[in-house]
Amino acid sequence: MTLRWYGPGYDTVALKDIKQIPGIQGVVTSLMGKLPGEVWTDADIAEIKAAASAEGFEILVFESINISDDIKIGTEKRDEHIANYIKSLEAAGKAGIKTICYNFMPVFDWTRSDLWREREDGSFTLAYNQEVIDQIDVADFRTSMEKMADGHLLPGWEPGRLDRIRELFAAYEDVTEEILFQNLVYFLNAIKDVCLKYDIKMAIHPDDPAWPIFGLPRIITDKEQIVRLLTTVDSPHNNLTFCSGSLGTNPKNDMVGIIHAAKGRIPFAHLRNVRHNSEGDFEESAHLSRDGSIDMFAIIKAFHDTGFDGVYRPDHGRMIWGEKALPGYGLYDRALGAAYIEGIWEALEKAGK
Ligand code: DNO
Repeated sequence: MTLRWYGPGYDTVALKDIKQIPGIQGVVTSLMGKLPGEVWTDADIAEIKAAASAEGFEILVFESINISDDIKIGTEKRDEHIANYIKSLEAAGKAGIKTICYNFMPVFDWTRSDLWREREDGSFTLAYNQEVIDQIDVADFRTSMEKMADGHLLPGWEPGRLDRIRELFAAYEDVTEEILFQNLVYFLNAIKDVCLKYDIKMAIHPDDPAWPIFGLPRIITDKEQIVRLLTTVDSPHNNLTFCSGSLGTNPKNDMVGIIHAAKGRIPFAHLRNVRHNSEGDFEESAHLSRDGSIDMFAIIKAFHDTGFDGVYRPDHGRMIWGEKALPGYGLYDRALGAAYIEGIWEALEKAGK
């Protein structure tokens, strides 16, 4: 069990507070100041490792080493960016960090229409409404996300990338789902040697929400696409980050089926719940099964049944008890989520004996 921690200067939650959540064994982190395509050096990694270990934590996953749009589009800069990515992997591997979460979503990472939807109980949460998204001019989208982020740097929403939004949309014009998929395969094949050398597991994060938005292609949204990727690059370095909250945005997704289909290829899991309100509208609920639309017990049981021995984290939480933090990443509700997940796991372990 881990918690995501953004590192000094980026997180509102202190490691000493994370330490008081029962059962947390390590942290998941990133170098938030790096743009996709930039090299992570040995010194950068040593610095963040030292910051974590000063509070007694080991870094178990890098989430994320982001992939540049040049790699996703396949521009003439692609090979240079891949060479940089290989250097970052080399540095991570030498530092003993062997699970790397990344995504292959064009332009935007995870997307929400509201970062502060008020729920019936007075808590605030991240929400998505397709009609609202459909009315947004993409060029203004970054500004509205930044306003809602209230001074915090949101993961996946680095300014450097989004400064070029119109240019990026134009660059994706001819990128079909198939081209994007082939560019992902190209990337995975190109980094294979360094991953095998250091026993690095690349773990792709599903698209969130799990359908195309703003007319951009999205290719990691359901079981079929996940299985296609895992079998096309059938190598121990090509794996999945299972994210119940992302795959669960589509009520049709068979999440237990995905866990079984990807058995042995899931080194990392994000466990959280969402509530479907109506077609195209969902909000992030508390982790508890009955607060949302996802059967969290069934998911955790599927992990237990398939012998999962990777890293997991409670993922996003609501903003409760008046907390002011990076949207989705406050302390309190994630702590409740962690305790709930650990409770289910303990029950499964003991019932199985
Ligand atoms: C949002 C996160 C994503 C995730 C990336 C993985 O809170 O779930 O930003 O970290 O998509 O690359």
